[in-house]
Amino acid sequence: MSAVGFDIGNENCVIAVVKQRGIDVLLNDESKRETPSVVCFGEKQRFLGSAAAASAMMHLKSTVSQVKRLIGRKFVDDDVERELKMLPIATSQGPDGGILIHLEYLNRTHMFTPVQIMSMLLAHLKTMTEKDLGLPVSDCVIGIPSYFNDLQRRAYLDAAKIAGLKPLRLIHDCTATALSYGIYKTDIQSTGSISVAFIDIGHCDTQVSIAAFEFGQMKILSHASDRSLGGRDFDEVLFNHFAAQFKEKYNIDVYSNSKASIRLRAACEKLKKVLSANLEAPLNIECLMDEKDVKGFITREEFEKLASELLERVSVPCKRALVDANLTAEKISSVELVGSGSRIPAIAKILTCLFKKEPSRKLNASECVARGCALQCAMLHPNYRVREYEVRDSFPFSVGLSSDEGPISAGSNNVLFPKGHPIPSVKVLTLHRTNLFNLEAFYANQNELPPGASPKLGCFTIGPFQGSNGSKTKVKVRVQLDLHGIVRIESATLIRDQVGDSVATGDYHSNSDPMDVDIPDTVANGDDDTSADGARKDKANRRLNVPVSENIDGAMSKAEISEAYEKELQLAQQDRTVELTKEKKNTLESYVYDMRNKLFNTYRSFATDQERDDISKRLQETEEWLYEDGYDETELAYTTKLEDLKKLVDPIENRYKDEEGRNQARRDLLK
Ligand code: ATP
Ligand code: K
Ligand code: MG
Repeated sequence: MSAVGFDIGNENCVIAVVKQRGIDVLLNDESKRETPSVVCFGEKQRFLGSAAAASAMMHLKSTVSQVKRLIGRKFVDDDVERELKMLPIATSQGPDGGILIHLEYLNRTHMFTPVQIMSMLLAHLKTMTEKDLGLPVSDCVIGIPSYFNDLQRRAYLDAAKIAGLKPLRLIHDCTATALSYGIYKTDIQSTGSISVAFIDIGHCDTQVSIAAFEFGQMKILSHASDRSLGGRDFDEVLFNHFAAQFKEKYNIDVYSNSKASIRLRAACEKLKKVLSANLEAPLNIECLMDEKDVKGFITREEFEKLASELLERVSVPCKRALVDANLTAEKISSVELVGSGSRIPAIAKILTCLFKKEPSRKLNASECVARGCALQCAMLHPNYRVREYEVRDSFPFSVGLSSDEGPISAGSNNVLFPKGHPIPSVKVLTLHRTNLFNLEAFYANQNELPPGASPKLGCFTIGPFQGSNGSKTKVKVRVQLDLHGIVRIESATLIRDQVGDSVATGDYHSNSDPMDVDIPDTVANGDDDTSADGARKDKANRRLNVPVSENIDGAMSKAEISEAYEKELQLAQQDRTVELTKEKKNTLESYVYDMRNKLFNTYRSFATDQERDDISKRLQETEEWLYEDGYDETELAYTTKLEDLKKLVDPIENRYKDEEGRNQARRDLLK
């Protein structure tokens, strides 16, 4: 058992693990703390993480990055179209309206959904973690953007399941950051409360959350975000600038060449980073296209001017978060700036103006999300004891519910869970129905969604059940906003009143369905009755569970998930076979070189001339085979060759070892 936190970024992933002495961030194969969020399909195997990033340039048309932007999205969505344009890969609409990514792999076109690609990345992170810990890993906490909708959250859970992971919670990125800030903050007195703004600027988005910290607890007051403002938008500004410049200067159209575009974009990202530490920077790319080398130059000031519109946008979600938290900038005691996209100096300048204090960088900007996730995992894990600390998160959408008979009123404006509602929460509704009915959850405020987004959230069928004599029966429905921020129907129960069905025969308008109980802040489990044991049993006799089925447009069915799980196992097995084959080939190759060397040195006096000649010839043959027919062979072919050689060499090696043994014994006697 271990408590693991994953931060899956659009550019980089970070893994944090709770160990005895605190939280560790794991190193990848290249000893880096961040692993590129890239999946690449080579000719015979997949490359994942840093290996994928390394082979990306050689496999432009089969390398997928930023899949987080596509997961849980519809093919026809406006901004998805924009995302897909940036991907130099064929895509199409799936039968469920989702996205299919076409990849050439093993001599045919494979189609994968973003959920599958995400699961490949997650499986890779899982393997890395297991290697480090020497233990199987499944329990984890994964960070998600607070603006993720229901389907995106469900898609993440599906991807995790396919990867063999069990997320105890999907946690909002900034909540994880706030947790890793708050739990170590021991200078908060039992009386006071401080408010802190967390601003996370990543590769593709900007998230802002304001949290209140008190002794032993933290509470999220508001979440706000700009879904499409991140480091890559600053790269794009530089890209467009230089593309235009090069058109004039070198007469090349970078836009028309996908390889040149990718190379220029990568160079611009580097340039942007250089400008964070320097006042000016050069750009040089050899043979960008049409065999032309290009040169450019830009100052930080020029860059800031080009990016001025983007820079201004940074303050928009900050102001929104303040308004929603009901606070003014003066009331914020500290501004914590995280996410590597925030390393552009001008961003800190803008925030200083807005909050009237300099943002601090106390937290590790690239690791705080993963660390917070690992902490949360330990807190939710029965095997860990973590300091008593309460995390109260809030939900950034208003959710409403309607039934076939019309909206179900709750509170003033038909909203079941208003924006800012605590996560998790349960509401118990009492409805009166004769038989099977449908409930539909929806986003109640279009302003909280991106323009043009559908307010649909999920459909639930309650039933079938039979009211007595076909008359209306009381049905209690527990609607849950779960720990992941997913809306579910936890259960439905039929309540048969002792006094017959008199209640149910009354005139009930669905829009006056009464709200029964509202239990915020609890992980829903089981009964909401607080009556004495005997009474409860009595009641239970009159209660009947009613089946509930979910119908979530665009979500995977159980069968689809297990099919994808099998497919992932098969792909992973294929990768392992290829890796193993490479290893065996390497072993054979080094054996040939090693033995040729030993034959004429260490083993020289232990072999006859005849033996040496024979072996030499065989070594030579094997070497030639490795370059020709044996260049691309099976694992078995390499091991067989190795064994054949060993049969010849072993007798000589044994003579040498025997002699060595005798010499050692002699030396021991003389001691
Ligand atoms: P997201 O949060 O959008 O999913 P992510 O978590 O992978 O993405 P980060 O790793 O926080 O994103 O940030 C990546 C961005 O930070 C990239 O756009 C990168 O170019 C940018 N970046 C990294 N270092 C610097 C730097 N020194 N100056 C400016 N930008 C930088
Ligand atoms: K990250
Ligand atoms: Mg991030």
